[in-house]
Amino acid sequence: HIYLYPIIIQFLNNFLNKLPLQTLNNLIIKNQPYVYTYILLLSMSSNMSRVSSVCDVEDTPEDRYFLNNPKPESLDDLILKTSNFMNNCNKSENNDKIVLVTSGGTSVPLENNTVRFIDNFSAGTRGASSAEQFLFKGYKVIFLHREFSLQPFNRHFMRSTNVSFLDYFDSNGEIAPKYKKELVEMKRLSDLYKDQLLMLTFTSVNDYLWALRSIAILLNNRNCIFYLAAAVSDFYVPYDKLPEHKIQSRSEFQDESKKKHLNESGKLVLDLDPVPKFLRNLVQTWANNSMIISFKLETDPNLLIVKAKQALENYNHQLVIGNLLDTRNREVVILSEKTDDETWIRMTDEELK
Ligand code: 9Z3
Repeated sequence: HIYLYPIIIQFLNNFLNKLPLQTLNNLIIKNQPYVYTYILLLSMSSNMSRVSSVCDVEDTPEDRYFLNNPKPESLDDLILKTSNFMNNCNKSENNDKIVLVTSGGTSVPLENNTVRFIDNFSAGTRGASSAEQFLFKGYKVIFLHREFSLQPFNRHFMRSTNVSFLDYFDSNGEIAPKYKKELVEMKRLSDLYKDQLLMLTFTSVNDYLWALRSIAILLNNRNCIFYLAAAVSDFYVPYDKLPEHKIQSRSEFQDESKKKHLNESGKLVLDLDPVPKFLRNLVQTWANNSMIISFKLETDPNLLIVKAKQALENYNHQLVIGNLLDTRNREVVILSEKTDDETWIRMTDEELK
């Protein structure tokens, strides 16, 4: 019978490959006892990457998210880079301290071939500057950041509104004397910490969530710190509602295959789902051996402490750092699971220069 195995696997592969992801998911959720048999057979097949996310299926919004929103193409490369980085950490003699720093905002595509997307304000200052501080304290840093957002050490010369790239040079192409000292120092630090820093990128909220889960599972059991400074979208368009092509402004050209986006008066109507709260999964499952520090951003000062405390109670992790949009660069409040106090850290104008 052993000769039949490849044929069975081939048959299942062809069959499952042709199923839309949504149908595959429903099939799996409804037929859980049988699913394990499929998985066993498929573990030898190219469908493994599609199935790996469903091995411990529970019917929660978080589990359904990964079933319904496909894994980004770049994920395998990100996993490989993280594993190599971790292997190098393992080789070094002293017990490496490792931190995952997330940074920058996540985008929410409105089309699968994305022309339009919803975005947020985050520049990545908090994440990039915190990554520098972790490096100075001897941590190895996995810096999971929004592509083109600020990066450790480089951040001093990126996205400035006053100085453009060419201003750093004089007319002979030499570094302009005004910037030389800072440039040389940042180049020195960047070279010094090159091997302690792994740069990984995301763009959409889907990229971010798949990356976070994969890295968390790889890092668990290593007593790592998760320092979640990225500004993660609260709402998104699920894959099954995402039009394949650019949303047309005139209804006669609308994509018929998915839900219509224009109403009778020609207004664009967006139907966004809440992004499931993955902090719970991170704390309870993916990274249950790690220290988790989350950030809470508010614009209303009256809500900040209440919401930060609520996050700590809901998710049961170690630390919440609260900040307000307007003052985020000069003050933060720290709340921990251990004490009831709020600790404010405020910087003076002098320190901010
Ligand atoms: C933060 O609160 C960060 O401190 C900022 C940093 C995004 C404000 P910048 O990048 O800004 O320096 O310009 N990040 C977390 C925001 C967030 O999405 N938190 C979630 C929430 O509030 C929980 S994980 O619900």
